[in-house]
Amino acid sequence: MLGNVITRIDLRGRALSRRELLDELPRAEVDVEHAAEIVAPILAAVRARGAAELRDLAERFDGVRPEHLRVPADVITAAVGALDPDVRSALEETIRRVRQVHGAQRPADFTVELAPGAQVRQRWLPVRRVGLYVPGGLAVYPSSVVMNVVAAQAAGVGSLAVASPPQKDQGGLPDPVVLATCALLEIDEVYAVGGAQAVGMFAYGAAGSDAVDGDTLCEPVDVVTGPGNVYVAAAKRLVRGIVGIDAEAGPTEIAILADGTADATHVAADLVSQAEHDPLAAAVLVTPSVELAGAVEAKLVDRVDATMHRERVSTALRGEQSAIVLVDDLEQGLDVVNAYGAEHLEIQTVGAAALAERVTSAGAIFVGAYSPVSLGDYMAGSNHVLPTGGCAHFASGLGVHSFLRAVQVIEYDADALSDVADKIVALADAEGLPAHGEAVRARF
Ligand code: HSO
Ligand code: ZN
Repeated sequence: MLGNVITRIDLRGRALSRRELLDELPRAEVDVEHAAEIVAPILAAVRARGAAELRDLAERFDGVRPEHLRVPADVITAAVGALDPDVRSALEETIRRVRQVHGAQRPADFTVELAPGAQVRQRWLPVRRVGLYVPGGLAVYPSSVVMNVVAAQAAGVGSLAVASPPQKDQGGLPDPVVLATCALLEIDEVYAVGGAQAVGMFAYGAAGSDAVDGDTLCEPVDVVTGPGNVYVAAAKRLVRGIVGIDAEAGPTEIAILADGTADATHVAADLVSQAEHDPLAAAVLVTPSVELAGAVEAKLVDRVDATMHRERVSTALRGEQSAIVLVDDLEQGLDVVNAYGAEHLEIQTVGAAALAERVTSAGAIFVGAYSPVSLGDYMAGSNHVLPTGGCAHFASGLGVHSFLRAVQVIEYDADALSDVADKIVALADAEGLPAHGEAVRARF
């Protein structure tokens, strides 16, 4: 069994180009295109039939026909009363910390004076209305409610709606802790709608179908965010352009760059923690220390046996997306993690903070022995909705910016325009668009 718990990839002594390196590194292929073929007719049906279709789909995919697709206000409020006091206090603390960090995220407006009377300003405007998706398949995610809602609120979004799958054992309501978290955040628009159909409802809006839903179940939103399975990712891909989306979320990933000073027990525990999310989750250890690699494998064997979601974790660790990668030294290790672009990157080495400064691609970086990903998942104050599947090469995690648009405001007076009039005409003529130049000339 030992050595079998996770694959080893040995890159020692190999000088690889970036492309060759990417070929060597483990990563699951997630076929969003195929999922999109399944999801497209679902979106079309939601668009055409609104609430009636959403009820049918809940029955088909969630095994329950919710009486209320929109959760009644008193049910949301009552959920807080039923909350375990320890969970409530933990939620309040995470809300406080996530608010503190996201409050500092807002980019500043600016004005540039290019010449006397020539001004360009940039203003950041929140989108008007957002739809936040909170998954509820293999696990339920009240912490993701906090991450989505606080970021949108900190951006100044006025209208927020949350959707989460109806739970069979809750009589078709979303998870009660999800509802309670909405109440703590003063969200009163919550839908018992899951998966791709929730994305469709947000993108197109949904007409009501009976006395319970009224004429309009849900107004369309401007931005849909939140993690979900491959069908949610496919739905987001299909509605992108009608609405804005955050990065498409794939299965969660943890990469750990560690040297011989790292504690094998901690490393193994952290790998297992993210493997627990999904059989497709990726756990990758990059290390120059053969001793650490061996010790982590041994600890993984123990941990996998002892953990609650044993099956899921061992499938994830054995999957082609997970591995221990042996490298010559931390320099090569850095090249590896930068090429990989993990959703979460932990650095457990001597001089971890200095190495972290040299990371060029990761959704979030966790520095040193006491900053595990679980801290970021719940309590650090950072956002846990992060780019997966290498999207960290071009995308950011969820944050205030996900709900803002930059609008440029241009204001020149007559002298300032006349100073550049000839240059505008020259460029307009060079582009064969003389009416552009004439629009300026007409003023003088
Ligand atoms: N690690 C997940 C977030 C999460 N973990 C929520 C626990 N609850 C993706 O970043
Ligand atoms: Zn997690």
